[in-house]
Amino acid sequence: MAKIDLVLLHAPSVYDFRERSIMFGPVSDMVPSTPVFEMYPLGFTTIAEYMERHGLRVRIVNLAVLMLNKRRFDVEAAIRGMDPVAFGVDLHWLPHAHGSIEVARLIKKHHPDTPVVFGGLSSSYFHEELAAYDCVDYVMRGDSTELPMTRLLFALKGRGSVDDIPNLTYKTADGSIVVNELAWVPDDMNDVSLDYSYSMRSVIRDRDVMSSVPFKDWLQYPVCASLTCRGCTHGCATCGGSAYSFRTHYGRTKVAFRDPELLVRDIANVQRYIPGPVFVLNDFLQAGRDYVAEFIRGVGKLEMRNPIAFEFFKPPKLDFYEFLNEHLRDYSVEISVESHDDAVRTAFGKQHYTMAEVEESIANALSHGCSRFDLYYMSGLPRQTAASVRETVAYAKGLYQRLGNDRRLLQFISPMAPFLDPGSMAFDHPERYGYTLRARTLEEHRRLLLQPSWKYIMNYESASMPPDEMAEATYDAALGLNRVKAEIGVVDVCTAARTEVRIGRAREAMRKIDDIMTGAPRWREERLIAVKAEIDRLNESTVCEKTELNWPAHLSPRTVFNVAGLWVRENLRSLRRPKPRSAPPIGPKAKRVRVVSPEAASGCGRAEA
Ligand code: B12
Ligand code: SF4
Repeated sequence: MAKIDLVLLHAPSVYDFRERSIMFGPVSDMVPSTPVFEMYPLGFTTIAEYMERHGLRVRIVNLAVLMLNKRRFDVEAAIRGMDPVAFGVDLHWLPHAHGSIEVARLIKKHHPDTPVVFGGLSSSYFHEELAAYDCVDYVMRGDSTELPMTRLLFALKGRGSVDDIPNLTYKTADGSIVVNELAWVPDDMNDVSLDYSYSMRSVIRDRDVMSSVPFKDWLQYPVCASLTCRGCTHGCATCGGSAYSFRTHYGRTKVAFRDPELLVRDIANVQRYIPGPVFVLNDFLQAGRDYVAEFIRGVGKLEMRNPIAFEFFKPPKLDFYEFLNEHLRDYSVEISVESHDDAVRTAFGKQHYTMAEVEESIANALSHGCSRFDLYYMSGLPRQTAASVRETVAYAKGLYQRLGNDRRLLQFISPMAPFLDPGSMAFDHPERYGYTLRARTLEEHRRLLLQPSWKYIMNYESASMPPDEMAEATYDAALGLNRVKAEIGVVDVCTAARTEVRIGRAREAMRKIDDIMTGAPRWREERLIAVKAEIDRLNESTVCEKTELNWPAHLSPRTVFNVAGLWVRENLRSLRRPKPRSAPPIGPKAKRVRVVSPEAASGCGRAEA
């Protein structure tokens, strides 16, 4: 079998989470992952598909899922057994600051001569500091790394040089760090493909399902994403993916959309092989009327059996829902309003719509074929007080009443945790938003992740709501919202009772940890380990049950038939000699921007081993 060119590894948030006693809290309650954030970036799939299209072999290994699924899964042995041309590790979300670096260290321990490449938004933000770590050779910056990564792999295989590869930061033999221009920021997303048929083919080829599943319970709930664009037109203060962040840190001045017909093709591929819901991310309404019309008409023609859900960044109007209703049998909507209080929402940067408009939008959706409307609130926002967080409950109850207690509306609240996004306006200028940062550098964040509870892990403190108050107010609001949902019948009584017990236990555990933290440092570790089993149980989910987030999924005979067909075709193909197209892609030649000494690049000194 041909040698693998690139192994893409996804680490857990904290590498040794199986040994440590950390109360991660409700940090991941609103996403399908557990608190170790085992989901890998969608970009793993687009990078792998693009490289394979250019004749390279790529393998995705989700170490975090493997570690969650098997308590004794030996990461070191697994890494030792790999032998690619290069390893890629994602540090896209900053909560992976600990795990990703520890995994890179293991790679270097067992493969000192194999290059280690980092990528993702957080890697791009901290690229110089990251490249100063002994275990990191290259950092590929930006939101579109498929082409430069392919050129890098060809260069590592002796075809080309790294000197002019765009978006690359790398270490030279003398330890200096070279920063190349961020010259590859394509205007559209048409040359890449979030193709689930590629994922299915690679599973069949590698005879390995578990290594590449996107998150722990994916096989039970195979939700698939469809990505409309890279970038965003909005300016939310704490978001590291805002228009400001993309422009200031990732070189993107204009949102890159995927053509609607390609997006429809991506969705058709999901529907062919995977029975789960399709979640269309990144608000396609940003692309304008013509795009919307073409996309929805195209999806309509697919006669979707899988449920489809849309994320919107502002509440759509009546004519849009009428259009959806005309073309789709069924759809769901999700909007993060962050706060019910328009003054807080304005401080956050969501002044482009009001809650009155949201209410009107929900009513219109529910009367025009929407089968479910999810509304998300958050605590920890600029200028938000604990009282305002608690008021969410009364507001949510009132909203149900105004909508005739319609059970298709689901409301959730969670904290902005663990981190304020690096590269957001609030991270770059905390004082303007009433925040103080507890950590600035990558290394400081890596260390914060080892604190015993989410309240201590957070990288910010808000003047209007200190962390202790924020934790209490968040639990109160979650408890209240859970009761409101139970009263109305949005969640059943047993589920609501379980959530109530869990929130109570989580608060108790937080108090226990606070108590332990007042003790002498040498006793802390021991006492924390004594409560580990209890903390691990509470970490699964706090403020709601994961299943509350789920849209329905069902397996149809047609999906089984399509997968069986693909299995046969892929196996026949592997018997034939591979005939790869192996020309490196052409892109801009980048200039060297600067050379930095490792001392100047590292945040607060190099990480201790
Ligand atoms: C869609 C999305 C999600 C989806 C994720 C889907 C997925 N699997 O990728 C969901 C809803 C699940 C999600 C979850 C979370 N998200 Co989110 N998400 C977004 C959003 C809206 C769009 C992301 C996007 O467009 N990606 C496209 C591009 C940029 O990324 P990509 O294609 O995956 O990867 C490319 C590059 O990043 C790079 N790359 C990535 N990894 C690697 C690795 C290597 C080796 C290389 C070379 C390159 C590389 O190359 C790829 C291909 O070109 C952004 C906001 C925004 N406007 O960007 C927030 C954002 C990325 N999310 C964010 C956060 C904080 C989270 C959560 C931690 C929130 C939480 N507490 O639960 C979780 C983490 C979940 C987990 N890992 O388990 C922050 C990240 C800030 C930061 N720097 O840490 C952002 C910026 C804004 C926000 N607050 O929501 N998210
Ligand atoms: S929170 Fe959403 S809408 Fe706001 S800037 Fe970030 S990605 Fe855009």
